[in-house]
Amino acid sequence: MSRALLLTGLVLVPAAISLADVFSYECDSLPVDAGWSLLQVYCDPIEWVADGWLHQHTEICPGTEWGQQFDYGRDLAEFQGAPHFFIEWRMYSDGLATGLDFGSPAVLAAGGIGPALYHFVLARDQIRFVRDNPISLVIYPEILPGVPHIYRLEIQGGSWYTFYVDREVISEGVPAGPYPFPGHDPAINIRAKTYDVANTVWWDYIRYGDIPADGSGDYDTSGTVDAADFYFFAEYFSGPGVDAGPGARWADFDADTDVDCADWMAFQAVWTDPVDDPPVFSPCIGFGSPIPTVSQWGVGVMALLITTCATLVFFRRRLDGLGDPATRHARAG
Ligand SMILES: [Ca+2]
Ligand SMILES: [Ca+2]
Ligand SMILES: [Ca+2]
Repeated sequence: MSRALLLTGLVLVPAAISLADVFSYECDSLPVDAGWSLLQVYCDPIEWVADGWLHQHTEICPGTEWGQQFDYGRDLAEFQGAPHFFIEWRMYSDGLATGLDFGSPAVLAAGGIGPALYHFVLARDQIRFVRDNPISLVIYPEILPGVPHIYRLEIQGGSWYTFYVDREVISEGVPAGPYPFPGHDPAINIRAKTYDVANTVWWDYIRYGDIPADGSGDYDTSGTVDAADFYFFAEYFSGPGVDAGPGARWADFDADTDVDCADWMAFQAVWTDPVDDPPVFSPCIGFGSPIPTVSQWGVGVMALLITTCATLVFFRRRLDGLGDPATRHARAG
């Protein structure tokens, strides 16, 4: 079972019992196989999955002036009223910025019928961010072309929002209203579309849900720390002194911005799975282990024996030398 389907299944558990409050589409299956609804497809665009990435290719529909298009959506019913909500996605495109005002080449939108709206159009080297309904903000930040970027939106009810690109704050402030708000039919839509020039959009993941508590180790706010959380811990691991970004605060136990082997020790300490132990995490093998392994004991004992033997031989020779008159004479002379 793919991770998207696994976490989706947990999200859909009735609210009366513990929930995993994150939806995670890791792009290792087609959108319709991961719970997205196909809202619109125009003129046979193509999409495929390879190595954990969703590829969507669109071009001008032959014989027309219109571009091919995919549109998918998911409603946010299970997240309505969430006080701390995030959306994080990683992707890039080779589509031109000339289509930004026309919803091309790629869109991710969090909207509904309420006043809160977060609408992103993402091109090769520039994005368009529109906020609120009616619109209160339109900005066009530039991005580095040719490499994937991590986009992250954090919404604190109706009091504050922050939009990051690769850990950098691009926009923040007070929104027009809370989101996802009950009764406003909140939903997330994604799109790939050609406006004027054929292009390809690559998606690595799309994740959204409750913002996990800082230093909890519980990425999906399920109340347990287990293999589902480890998947994300391994991904957000940054190494000592490297800021792991706003999406990784739940894994940064010592609150120094990195996710390193000290955090890995803390993550293991809060592990709750009664059946399966934490997996071996290769970047931190041997880190901070208070009990030497068998091989380390063997090396230590051998080193101690060699040192002891060498010391005894030295003293023996020294005593032998002091007992020899010729030696004493030579030393005195
Ligand atoms: Ca992926
Ligand atoms: Ca968890
Ligand atoms: Ca840390």
